[in-house]
Amino acid sequence: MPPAKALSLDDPRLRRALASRHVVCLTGAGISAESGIPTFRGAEGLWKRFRPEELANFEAFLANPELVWEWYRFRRDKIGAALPNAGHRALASWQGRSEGGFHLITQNVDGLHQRAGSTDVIELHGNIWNDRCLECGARRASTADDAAAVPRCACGGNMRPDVVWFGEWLPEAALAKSFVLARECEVFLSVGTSAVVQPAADLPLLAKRHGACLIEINPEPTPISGSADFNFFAPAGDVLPILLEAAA
Ligand code: BV8
Ligand code: ZN
Repeated sequence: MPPAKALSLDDPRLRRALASRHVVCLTGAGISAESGIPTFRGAEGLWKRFRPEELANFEAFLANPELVWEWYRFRRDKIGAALPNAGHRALASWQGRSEGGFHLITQNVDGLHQRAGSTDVIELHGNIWNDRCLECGARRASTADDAAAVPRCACGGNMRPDVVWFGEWLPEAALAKSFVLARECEVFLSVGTSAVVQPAADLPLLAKRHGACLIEINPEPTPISGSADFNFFAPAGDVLPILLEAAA
């Protein structure tokens, strides 16, 4: 574990940052780790057991839609059995009392932020609970009782999980809003992300370049750790409730 920068909640710069009414938070898979959902690149990560090239891209889906759906159903089962953790709840509380001064952007597709009470969550990579038709583009909430190996649309087309795969564009409005928020915020929290997947990984540094105080929460260092004003090398579920209290 790298030496944490001398951290004290009494630091006046940190206290000023926590009092800000222009806070943006970007989360990644790490914030759901304490809910029992595997991350992608960690020691027990999904990419250690499954090859993303075979599962999280459009060509893989066309080649073997049954296998890709089997993987997403496996993940839906794990996510369905999981509960939001203290980190999710702290972010929902922070938003709840910020009178519009707190925005949440997530790379996660698990929907746990919404289940914790966060609203207007900007989902950059889609949502695992929704399906989208390859033929007509119709979107629908997944139907758990849809036992077909590859769910079908009313138009007869095959459905795919409504998530963003590698090599696919992110939802335009969500990404555009995220860049505006990153440029305009006073404080940017990067929580539980390895900060390697683009374009989401650009957001923390964009905020920093526009004068924001960058706070990173991650037990491990990432490519943006050196740029952060404050690093909390600890689990999000431990740190976020403490920051929330200090921000009160
Ligand atoms: C795009 C699917 C434009 C949804 C995912 C070559 C060709 C094509 C594209 C590229 C290319 N080279 C680069 C790119 C861009 C590519 C990219 O960035 N690749 C990287 C890997 C180099 N990006 C894309 O393709 C994006 N689209 O660029 O479109 C385009 C279009 C056409 C052609 C070219 C470009 C699409 C990116 C989205 C891909 N979809 N998943 C799903 O099934 O889930 S990726 C996957 O990574 C997830 O979506 C996830 O959200 C995302 C980021 O990962 P993290 O969330 O950060 O998770 P990770 O496991 O990595 O890290 C977890 C962290 O948590 C760790 O640091 C760990 O220490 C920490 N942690 C653990 N426990 C805790 C904790 N932290 C706090 N508390 C804890 N308790
Ligand atoms: Zn259709």
